[in-house]
Amino acid sequence: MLGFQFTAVLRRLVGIAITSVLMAAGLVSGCAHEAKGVSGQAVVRVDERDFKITATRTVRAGEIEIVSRNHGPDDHELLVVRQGGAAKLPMRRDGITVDEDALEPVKAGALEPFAGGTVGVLHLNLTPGRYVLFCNMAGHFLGGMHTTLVVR
Ligand SMILES: [Cu+2]
Repeated sequence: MLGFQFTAVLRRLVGIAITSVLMAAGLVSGCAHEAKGVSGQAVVRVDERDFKITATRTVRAGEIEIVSRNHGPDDHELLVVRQGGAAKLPMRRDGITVDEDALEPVKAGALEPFAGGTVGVLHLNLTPGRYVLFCNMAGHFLGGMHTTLVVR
């Protein structure tokens, strides 16, 4: 059981190492411009892949449409939590997932896991502050699937 979990983590780490090499080879992160959705809402564009999240960096407070594309190949989810005073998110005892229960009071919203090649849409009303966007599938947060969104 533990052996299987450990093997899964190792496989993740190998995947992360390969991803890091590809990133170093010249991929760049997303830009920071604001876009408007069909309804006139501010749109936060998110790109998720194994194992990285890039997203719009700043957006104006209010009704926000989060459009997240999963480039896969794995399923990914997306959680949006308001970052409090703590610089780090609390981890569960397993050491590889964020403690979502502890974050419930500051959780703004979430997209359930969605498949590679698909898009998830989330409508939120966000007040000014710093938010962390992350995927909490086993090992994905530690693998680098998190980014910060500033709402001003
Ligand atoms: Cu993920």
